[in-house]
Amino acid sequence: MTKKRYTVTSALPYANGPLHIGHIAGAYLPADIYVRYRRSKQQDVVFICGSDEHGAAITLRAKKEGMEPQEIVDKYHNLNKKSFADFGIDFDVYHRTSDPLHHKTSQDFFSELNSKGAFTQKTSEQFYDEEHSQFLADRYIMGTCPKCGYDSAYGDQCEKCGSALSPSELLNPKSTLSGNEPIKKETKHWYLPMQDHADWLKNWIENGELDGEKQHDPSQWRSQVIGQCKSWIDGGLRERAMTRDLDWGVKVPIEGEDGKVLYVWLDAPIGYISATKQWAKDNGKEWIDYWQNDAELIHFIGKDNIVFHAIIFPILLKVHGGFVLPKNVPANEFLNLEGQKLSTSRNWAIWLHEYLKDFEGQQDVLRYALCSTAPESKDTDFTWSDFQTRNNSELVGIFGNFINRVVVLTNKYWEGKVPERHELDSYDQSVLDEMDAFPEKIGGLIEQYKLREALTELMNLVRLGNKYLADTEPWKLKKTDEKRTETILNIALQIANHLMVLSEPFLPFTSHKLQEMLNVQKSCWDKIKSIDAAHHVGKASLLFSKIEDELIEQQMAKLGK
Ligand code: B3M
Ligand code: ZN
Repeated sequence: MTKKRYTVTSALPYANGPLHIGHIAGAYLPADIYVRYRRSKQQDVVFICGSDEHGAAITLRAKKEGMEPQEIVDKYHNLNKKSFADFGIDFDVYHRTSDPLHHKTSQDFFSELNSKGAFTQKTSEQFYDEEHSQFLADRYIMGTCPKCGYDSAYGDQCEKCGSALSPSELLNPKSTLSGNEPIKKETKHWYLPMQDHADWLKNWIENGELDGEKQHDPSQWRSQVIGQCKSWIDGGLRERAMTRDLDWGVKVPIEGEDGKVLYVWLDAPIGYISATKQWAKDNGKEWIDYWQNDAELIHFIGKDNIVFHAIIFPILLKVHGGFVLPKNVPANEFLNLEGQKLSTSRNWAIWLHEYLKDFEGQQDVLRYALCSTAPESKDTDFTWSDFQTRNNSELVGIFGNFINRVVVLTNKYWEGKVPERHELDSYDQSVLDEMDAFPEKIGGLIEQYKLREALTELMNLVRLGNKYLADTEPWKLKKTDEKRTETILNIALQIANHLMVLSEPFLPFTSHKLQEMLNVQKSCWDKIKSIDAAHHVGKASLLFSKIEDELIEQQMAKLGK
């Protein structure tokens, strides 16, 4: 049997602006935790991401900043790539959809689909701006929402009442390019008849079956993911255009079809494949191994991307043939900020690149706070005061405190040498047994995408260590029972070493510092090596530091400005 491989993707962020904590909590931090865990188990995993550089999101932004689309994507691709790296989101590859390799990959993919009869061609009337000689993408049309009367609804959605719209439903439609009323003009496009796929999709999503084989366990899928797909399918799937009239994007690879590009939601998920190809090329691997047979494909996304990853992309993969379908699509709900929806235009957001500047060296605090309030099953709220408390009471007060005590004691009483372990009493033994159960407990939760709970368990291991020290008070026994003190410290050091390994997916920077402090090798998740007696640990240094009120007040003052 070939070894299982894991292909983990995070949604490709549009290169039209910087990243904020909502993005991070939704699609990047959970995936990074998952991947680091798999790596720690020495499993074969590739972590894929990159910039989504096409679509109206990009051209609109370029227009707003008075720049060319290419300049916009270059600017934000580089900024976002750096922010991810600085934050410890450790992709194996951060590709981009403007890369020629991607253009070719998605064109070939489209051609293969086209030759297999995946599309229907149809001519229809679409909105056109005569002044700009351009067909208008849905986002380029604004008007009054027919449902709630809001006068600035977009052609695809009303942001006031949340209704999904099509441009022809808008009252008083206006082109955002010229402000004029658009005319209707005929144009030909390639459509994906999603309704033709409803039956197998339903069986695949609800029962995990495909072509008579069990593919996944639906009870492992989040209920909101299954729920959203079900409501799409039960509401009746329709055809959806897979091409656009635009001059920015991947050209439709058919002679004589100039001025047409692939729909961004056709090319972007194929970007996962292009990125895998690039990584494989750079690392002497075969990309196809990560997309077929024993590969488990897992898409980490926010809930607004569910339909694209659990319905449309699977249709494309299946019709194309030769690919696995996702094993799971662990979509997250939304993260709010101080009780309100994140909003880029109102600057109601915490920008990752700004956080990294304002809280230098404190990546793990944000990682910890975001994972603690991860919107796994419902929308959750990030507040600066919660962030401060989690740092001051939990990271400094519990985690940092435990490690500091252990390392300081080892240095103070044994000159940094790990003391020997003597006879164990039943309490020692129960603490060791409990400690030994954590890798499996935490790992099991990560495998079920319950990262919040997994983090809680990690902190329970810290609490176990703290309680053990508080109950046994080794510093008091030093004079009267040397051997007892040595045993206790030895056990506490084993807990610290377990924390070094088990904290790594969540708090990689801390884990690294801890590794240096304990002066140990990284061990594999399943086989954590004990630290031998007489091994020399390093000096104690602070893992976390207190965050003062003033800093929190400054951050609060920035919101909405
Ligand atoms: N760029 C949308 C988004 O950032 C889109 C994701 C593409 S994943 C293939 O929400
Ligand atoms: Zn509305």
